[in-house]
Amino acid sequence: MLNEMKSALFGGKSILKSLFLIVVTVAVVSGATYAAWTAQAKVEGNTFSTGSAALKLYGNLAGTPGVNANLTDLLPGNSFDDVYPNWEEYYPAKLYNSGTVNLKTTVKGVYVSQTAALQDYIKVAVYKWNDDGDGVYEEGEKETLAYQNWKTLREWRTNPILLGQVDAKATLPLVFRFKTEEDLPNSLQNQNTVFDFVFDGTTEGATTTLPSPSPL
Ligand SMILES: [Ca+2]
Repeated sequence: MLNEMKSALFGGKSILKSLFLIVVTVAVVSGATYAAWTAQAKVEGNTFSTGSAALKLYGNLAGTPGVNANLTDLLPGNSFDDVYPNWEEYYPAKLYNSGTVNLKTTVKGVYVSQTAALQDYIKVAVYKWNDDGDGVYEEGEKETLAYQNWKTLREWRTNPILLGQVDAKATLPLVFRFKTEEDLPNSLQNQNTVFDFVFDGTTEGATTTLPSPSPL
């Protein structure tokens, strides 16, 4: 135990990763005009993996915090319908630090495949989610200010969003907000893009509760 604590305190950074997948599909509606065409986006698979079993996602957003049965590496897929210029949607998630050390966490997007150009038009912002405990995202439950201003998926690839510290055995509820604007071009109809969203956790920069001094 002591060695573990020393390692945690002095052993340098520990990087932990977790993933879920975002698949954005843009599809044409017959007869639609530029401003009215619709499309579809999906969160598919929500694959979540950890390097040291320390960062997890809640399988049931209304579940009891910290119960292992509710912590999962794989979430059921989600589907966003009717994506179009000026589209907006939310995706709630709860991150949990199941390890024994506090972690400073970030989240970034990793482009996987399909239409690279879409990543310049789909924007993401991440907010802390003040869930009232029912596991359902409702109006008024997100913080007013995002962790960072809107980023395109491309920007998000190289500039991770800092989420701050998640203490050991603590939950960080998040709301991902996605949107497009009026400039979503016709040329991107019927396209899709696949992204991994990667959470990184590191002890580097995280504050640690030091043990009380004791006589040798
Ligand atoms: Ca709620």
